Amino acid sequence: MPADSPVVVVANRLPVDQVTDPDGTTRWQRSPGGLVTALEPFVAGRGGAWVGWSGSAGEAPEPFESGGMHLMPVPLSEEEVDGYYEGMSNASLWPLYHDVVEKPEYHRRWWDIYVQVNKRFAARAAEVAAQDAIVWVHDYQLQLVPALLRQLRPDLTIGFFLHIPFPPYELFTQLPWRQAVIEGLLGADLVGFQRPAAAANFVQLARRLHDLNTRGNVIEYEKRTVAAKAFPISIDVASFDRLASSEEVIARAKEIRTELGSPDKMVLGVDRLDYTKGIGVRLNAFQELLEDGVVSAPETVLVQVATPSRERVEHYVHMRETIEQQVGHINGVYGSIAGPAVHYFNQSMPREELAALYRAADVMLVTPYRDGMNLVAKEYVAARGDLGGALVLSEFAGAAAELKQAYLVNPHDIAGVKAQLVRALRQEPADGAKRMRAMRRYLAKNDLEHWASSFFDALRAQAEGRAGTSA
Ligand code: GDG
Repeated sequence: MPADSPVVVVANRLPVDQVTDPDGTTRWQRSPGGLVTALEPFVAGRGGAWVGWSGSAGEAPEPFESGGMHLMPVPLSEEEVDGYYEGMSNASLWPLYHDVVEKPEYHRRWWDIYVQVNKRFAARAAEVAAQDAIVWVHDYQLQLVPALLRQLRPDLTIGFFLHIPFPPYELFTQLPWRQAVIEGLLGADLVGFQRPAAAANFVQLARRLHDLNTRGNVIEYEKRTVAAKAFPISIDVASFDRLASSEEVIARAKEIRTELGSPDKMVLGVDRLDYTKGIGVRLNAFQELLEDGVVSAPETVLVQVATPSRERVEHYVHMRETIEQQVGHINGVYGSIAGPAVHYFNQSMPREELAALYRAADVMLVTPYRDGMNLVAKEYVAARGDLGGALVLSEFAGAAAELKQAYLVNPHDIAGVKAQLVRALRQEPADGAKRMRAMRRYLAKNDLEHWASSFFDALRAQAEGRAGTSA
């Protein structure tokens, strides 16, 4: 593949998944995630490239074209999947960056592999990028790429976006390789975060760990400036709204209520099965409300979709067992022949089915202990073109800074969660509609396209500033 891409995205995963058809042939299919939709317009059709892992260990496929983009697969061996992805990324950085909800493990072997894999991603990006190209690196798996890439290609403009929270000095400094990670990120011209507080944490770390001069959100580093700023991510609001307002989805939403035994109230949770998402919090709150007799089943039911995730990481195996035991307990005590109190699904649902569940639910419970943004909360609001439903949302999700009309909760305060859940269940329809309308109005302006273009605009402005100072 020639070095001629003017825009390059570097992310842990390629924007495609390999699927096998019934006749045994394999092909690439676009990944369902929103990130692909958001970035495609900036990459596709302009000779843009995407560097990422295919998702399976072993040799990487040859570079190929898909959706108007050059795709550049990065190979990972079994040992690298274990050390870089499951280890350093998901058992060290993920818990550390989410307020140590679970205890992070630090292993020098994982770190060495993380460095080695980051070098490989940087080398691939350096190969495909045209002179003076813009490169956008994504997320916690690739924090060393900006500096490694700048060493190889000082002509490039490099942006980095962190999808998850960024911890304060007091937590971050646990990391045995804290200076190397900050140095890695400082290779970028612009470092984007979900919230302003995360950007401020990064600036403070650069100042205190590296003794750098900072002015507001700008860090002076090696005769350059690095800007740190919040760019809250969003969803493709219009397309989700359309999907959820389609006849099929509305009909399916009705059918879901019937299949659930026509409860008076349906409460919903949708999450990757992850310990940061606070699934146990809402089970506790719901269980106590049943115990207190404030709600009863099957008149009020909780539907929890817990999509399988990171099933080879130990914390996740343990958490799944705990949650499934609790669901079993609640249903054992409060279920009846008429049906269970909690309908639990450890499976991935099609997007249409999710939209129908959102549309069917009276209350959406989103209670993470810590979350970079939380797109489920935004999807729920986008799905409620009927202005029905109520959103209960953790203050510790990035989305809480934007969806201010939600019923906000502190997930550590069970009494508070219960009280807000009851308020949401009993809300006056007119009050609910008012809240939903305000959140929808906000989201309509702040959609995924807005997020991607704001980031690219800021990155180009940084690049122009750089050209200006060197001229
Ligand atoms: C990270 C950050 C940040 C879930 N189950 C199914 C399914 N999903 C979809 C949801 C939503 C997405 O997965 C989950 O996004 P979240 O934002 O809630 O959470 P993370 O996966 O942890 O994402 C997060 C995000 O990056 C973006 O920057 O917001 O804070 O942690 O879109 O709908 N989709 C389908 N079936 C399922 O069963 N089709």
